[in-house]
Amino acid sequence: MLTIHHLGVSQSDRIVWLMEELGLPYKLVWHRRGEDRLMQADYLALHPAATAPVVDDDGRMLSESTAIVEYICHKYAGGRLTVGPGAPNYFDYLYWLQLNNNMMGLQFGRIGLGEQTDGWAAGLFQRRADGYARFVEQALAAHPYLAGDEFTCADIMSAYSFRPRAILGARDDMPNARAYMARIEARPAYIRAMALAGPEAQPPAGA
Ligand SMILES: N[C@@H](CCC(=O)N[C@@H](CS)C(=O)NCC(=O)O)C(=O)O
Repeated sequence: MLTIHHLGVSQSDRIVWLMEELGLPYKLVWHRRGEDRLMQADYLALHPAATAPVVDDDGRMLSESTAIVEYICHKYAGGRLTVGPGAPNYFDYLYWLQLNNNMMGLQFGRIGLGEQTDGWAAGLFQRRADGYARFVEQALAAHPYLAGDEFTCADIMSAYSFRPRAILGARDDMPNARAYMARIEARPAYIRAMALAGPEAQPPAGA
């Protein structure tokens, strides 16, 4: 059985969400952040890349969300929630599967800029965030999910960028993304996953 190493308030809640969507069994191991809000020695010992999530598949430690979600779907769920090269929306799927990492890079860049709103870096940040926001709105005007009419791993990966504390989630010019998030938040698997491992979830006693 897969073990999900969940770092509190982190992107690893997405893997819990995926497993709930697929109805696959898994073991959830909670790791608290330290007082400095960073991962601690127990998590750092899991994988040299030192990023959350980490999933243990029979002793093989897997890192990097996008790789993990595709791996689980293909290895354990017959490709459910993925889109293959023969489908007309294959490229859309790949695009939205990758977006979150770009958004997280932007988010860290924005944090690094602090209050600064002028200059090259601030201009680049703003232009990119505006561009992604525009494209998200366009895609979600055309269909209910990012890669088309069906919910896929592209949604599991990218919805993270539309949560309130993320860059796109903090904007007030994205009505389609807001309506989309209401659809996402109503999904029973999402509700279950967030109760277990979402930003407001409490670690089990002893974790
Ligand atoms: N591209 C990686 C990014 C993972 C990532 O940045 N995770 C954050 C948590 S959201 C992390 O590891 N932070 C280290 C820390 O908080 O100490 C992925 O998608 O798995």
